[in-house]
Amino acid sequence: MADPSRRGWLGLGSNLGDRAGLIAEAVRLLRATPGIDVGELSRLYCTPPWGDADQGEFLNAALAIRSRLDPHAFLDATQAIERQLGRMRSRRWGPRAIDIDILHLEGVELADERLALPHPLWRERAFVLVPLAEIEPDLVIGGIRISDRLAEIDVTGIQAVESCPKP
Ligand code: PH2
Ligand code: MG
Ligand code: MG
Repeated sequence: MADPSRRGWLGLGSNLGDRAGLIAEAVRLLRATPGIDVGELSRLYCTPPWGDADQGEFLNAALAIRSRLDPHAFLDATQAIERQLGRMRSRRWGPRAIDIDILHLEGVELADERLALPHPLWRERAFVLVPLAEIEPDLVIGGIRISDRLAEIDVTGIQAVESCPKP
């Protein structure tokens, strides 16, 4: 039988608390979710806050997955993990303990009040593109290759975690 799962890519981010620990815990909980198989995880990157500059630096990573869940069930699973890790409702683009964003699910294009795929802002965000290009440089989303797009945008201040400024 054909494999009923599809590949997907997630963006993970945190700028509150034990940021690296929270991202690791999110990956562990995704791996424990029935219907989701976890693949390659990028390194962690420190990234200047985007969209709302008045908050602390983020750690971001990208994660490849395979999923047998439909897109909304997948979203439910990521949101349950965000709640489990103490994510509070906060202002748009504001500080968060953990953020799990679905960037792309292969073959899926949709937009409704809960979910838009591919993620509408993936090409604008260096904090998404740098980690994603590390694990999947040749991935094409909406006709655009990740590594080509990365070459066009400003990546100032984004560094692999070993070289980040110490707080
Ligand atoms: N997430 C946001 C808003 N701004 N900036 C960075 N550097 N990294 C993020 O993950 C991020 C952000 C909203 O989800
Ligand atoms: Mg986000
Ligand atoms: Mg989010």
